[in-house]
Amino acid sequence: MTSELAALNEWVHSVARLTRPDRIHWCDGSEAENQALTQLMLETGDLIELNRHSHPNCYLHRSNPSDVARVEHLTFVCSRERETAGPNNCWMAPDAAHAQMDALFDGCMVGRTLYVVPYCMGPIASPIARCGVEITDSPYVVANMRLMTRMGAAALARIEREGRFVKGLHSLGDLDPARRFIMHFPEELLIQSVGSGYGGNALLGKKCHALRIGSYQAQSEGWLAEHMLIVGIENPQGETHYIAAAFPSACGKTNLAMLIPPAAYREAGWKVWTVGDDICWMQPGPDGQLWAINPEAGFFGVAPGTSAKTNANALAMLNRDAIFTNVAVTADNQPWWEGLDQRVPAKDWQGRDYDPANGPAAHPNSRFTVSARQCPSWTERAEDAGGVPISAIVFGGRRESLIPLVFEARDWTHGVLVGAAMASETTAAATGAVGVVRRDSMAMKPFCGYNFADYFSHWLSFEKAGARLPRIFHVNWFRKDADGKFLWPGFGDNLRVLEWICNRCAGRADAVATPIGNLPDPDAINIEGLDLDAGAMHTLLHVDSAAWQAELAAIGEYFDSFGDRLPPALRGEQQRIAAALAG
Ligand code: OXD
Ligand code: MN
Repeated sequence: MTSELAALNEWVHSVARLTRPDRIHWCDGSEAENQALTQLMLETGDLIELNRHSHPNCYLHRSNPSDVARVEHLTFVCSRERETAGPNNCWMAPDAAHAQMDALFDGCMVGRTLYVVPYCMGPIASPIARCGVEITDSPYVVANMRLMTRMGAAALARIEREGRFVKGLHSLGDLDPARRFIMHFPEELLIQSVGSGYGGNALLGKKCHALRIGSYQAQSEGWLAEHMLIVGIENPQGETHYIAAAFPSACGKTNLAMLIPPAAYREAGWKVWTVGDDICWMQPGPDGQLWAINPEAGFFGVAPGTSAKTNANALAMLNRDAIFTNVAVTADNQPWWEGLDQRVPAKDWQGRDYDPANGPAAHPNSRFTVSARQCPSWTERAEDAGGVPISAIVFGGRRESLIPLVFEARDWTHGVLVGAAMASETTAAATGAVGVVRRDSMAMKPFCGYNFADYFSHWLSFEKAGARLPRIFHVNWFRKDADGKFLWPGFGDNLRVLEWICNRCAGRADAVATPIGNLPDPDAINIEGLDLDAGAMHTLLHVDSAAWQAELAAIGEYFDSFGDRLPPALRGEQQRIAAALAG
């Protein structure tokens, strides 16, 4: 055995000494292994088979009703110094966190199997990709990791070659929310999670590794780990621009990544290519451009609202080989959720006979897990070891007022301010109140593994000689009129806005300079064929100076919370815009 594998072995055995499982199983990621695990979960009730004619090889998992979302107040960054974690994270001293977690892990796997899950985040041959090993006592987690990452023998071989991997220890524990903690030890490249089987808390490759630990590693290694989808927009001339876009959880990243062009665009030859729907790792290439990979291999998407109208590509990939979590089922055992269609479900997400008095049939954060390759718009470019070149970075939030449909940052520093100042109404993807506006810089508030002030400095540091950085934009699909009705149709029609963005990147579109950034000329967005209310475009592209002054003041207060660590360039930018609005 090589010394790299010996070190992994030693870690697995030390975990086993603490957690005392009945068995240890090293996952190879094979089909036979998956079938055996599925069989086991059908026997224990962890999985329920769905209609095998309409949805072959699809299963339903019903979680504990108290375990349905990420728990940000129980998620900690345990760096040696509190300041390294910053005001954007819950912090615990590493010694205290280790003591607390060791006590919770003590004997927690008695009677269970300990699964060792080697995985690679990103294409196996990619220099941008990184490996990890998750130890878990949940077969449901293993089945999800198999869809969401490159899991098994190939990842283990890369770990053996490289000798470096992120360690993740996960146990369902007793699922009591009082004993639920998601701990990150960035300096040890270690994650420990107990008491939850929910995706973002338990599939440790995703938020914990690819974002929290990943962002920490990216800072010291000169790359970016971001909460962004990656989509390719191909115009009728065959020119493709790849866009990386950050939106907070449950704000439509999956829909945007799989966008189906409006009919007139399709007929003209526009194509949309899906590389990723949630996470983007990017690094400067020798040509100075940012090159990006999707570290994931699957989608863990929000089910409610997914329909033939909003995301036909997602529906098409969900009729085989998928895991559904906390959705409802119809009388003939097909998965169902609010917004899917007009059918009435038979059982709700908790397995009760459906009764509207009990609330929605599917949990608002119910999910599907499926291999990315099943998506009709998936592109082989997602497997490119070198990644795809990014033309534009797009930030967006759910804001019913103020923020225009689209604007472009003047330059990189302004773009970093636009990302840092992002705010959005909260959603069901995390526990807590829904619909409250909160600052969510770069959509990374729940995911940045270190001090946001240092993270902003890291972003700023990409502007250097030889860099050919993407242009930065902000979009808002969620503007409402006085009656609470959405002003912009969204979904496939968002391509009309992406077209302007691509044209800006190619130097083909004009813009109007305003204090908040460059906006499209009123007729630069193609609205042909849209049934918009009179004046909608005016409202969508209007800059309300007085309201923006208040916004800039609020951004200034937010920046104050980072004290002296905030990069002065960002403060300067905020003051410059505030002065321009006042002047
Ligand atoms: C997710 C999330 O699951 O952001 O992607 O919560
Ligand atoms: Mn996400």
